[in-house]
Amino acid sequence: MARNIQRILITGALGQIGSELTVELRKRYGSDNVIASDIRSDENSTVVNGGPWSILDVTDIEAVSTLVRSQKIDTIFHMAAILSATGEKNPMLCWNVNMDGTLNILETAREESLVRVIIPSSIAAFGPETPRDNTPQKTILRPKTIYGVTKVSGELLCDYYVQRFGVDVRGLRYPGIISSETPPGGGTTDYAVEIYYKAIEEGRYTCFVRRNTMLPMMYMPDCIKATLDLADADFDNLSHHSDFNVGALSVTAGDIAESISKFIPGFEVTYEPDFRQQIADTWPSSIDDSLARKEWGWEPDWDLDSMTADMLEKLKQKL
Ligand code: NAD
Ligand code: AKB
Repeated sequence: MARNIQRILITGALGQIGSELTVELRKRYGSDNVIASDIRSDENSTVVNGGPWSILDVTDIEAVSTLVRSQKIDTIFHMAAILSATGEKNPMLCWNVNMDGTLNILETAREESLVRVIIPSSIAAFGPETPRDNTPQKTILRPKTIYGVTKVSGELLCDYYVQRFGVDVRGLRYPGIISSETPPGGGTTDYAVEIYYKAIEEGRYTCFVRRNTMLPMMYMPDCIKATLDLADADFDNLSHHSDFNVGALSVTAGDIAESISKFIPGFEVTYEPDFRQQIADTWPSSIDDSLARKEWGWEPDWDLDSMTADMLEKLKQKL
């Protein structure tokens, strides 16, 4: 009989996704039952002030298992990571945080017989040899970034812990996530968030990928929904564990700029591609997520213009 989620640890909780996931999990499971953690602190953050909080370096397995035992944790949402652009600047750091961190979470889950672990993957798991349009669930995984290498290795490690030790591990290949609360942490898709901030702050933006660069993207409310729906799914109905494709929007940088122009007439974008263009060129333009739709009912709620309206409204209040 499946055990229920009761006491949750979130790693990387001050990051773009962790910060909003923490708020939603605290609403659902009660603030006292959701322990947020990160390697750094921010005393102004609701993540730190809104419930139990701990500094935790996921590369330190003793610290991970001590916190899990002392807080009687049964479920971990593992959001601590180094993303693609930062990873290319510091490949060793990316490997250490993403691989040691993931292994430490999985090993603690095995030793402490945890109920469930959620570990995200990314569209960065794909590479230039992968079909770019409607990228299949099962396909060639030959990424060219160190971040992508850690994501493929992480998927394999998660699946190993499922089949070898029976640990309940679940993961999704998030597309680029767009959100208004916490800025992204050093990825290639960061332009899709920055453009909204700059539209409001300056009415212009210099974009670091070409206008016609098309990548899969997703608005944060859909990202949170996907994460929690997969976490709630019946394990016995899942044919995959670590690597569900999830799609929402497939848009170019130019499409995002045009959508913003509908709300901010005269918004100007210039395009000056940098090293992140080469990374973007190796990733899919759209995703086949039919397996996620079939096995746990995945369906996105937000399209480009509804997301733009909501982003601009929220950022206007915030900025
Ligand atoms: P982020 O960079 O915004 O946040 C990561 C957090 O991890 C940061 O707060 C950082 O301080 C923390 N961290 C770094 N090293 C640490 C360590 N040693 N110990 C503990 N914490 C550490 O990342 P995010 O965008 O929130 O991503 C969360 C997960 O989702 C990651 O696995 C990422 O690969 C994946 N993902 C994100 C996106 C996206 O667009 N945001 C897309 C695909 C996949
Ligand atoms: C990045 O650009 O590195 C992330 C991702 C798609 O994994 N946003």
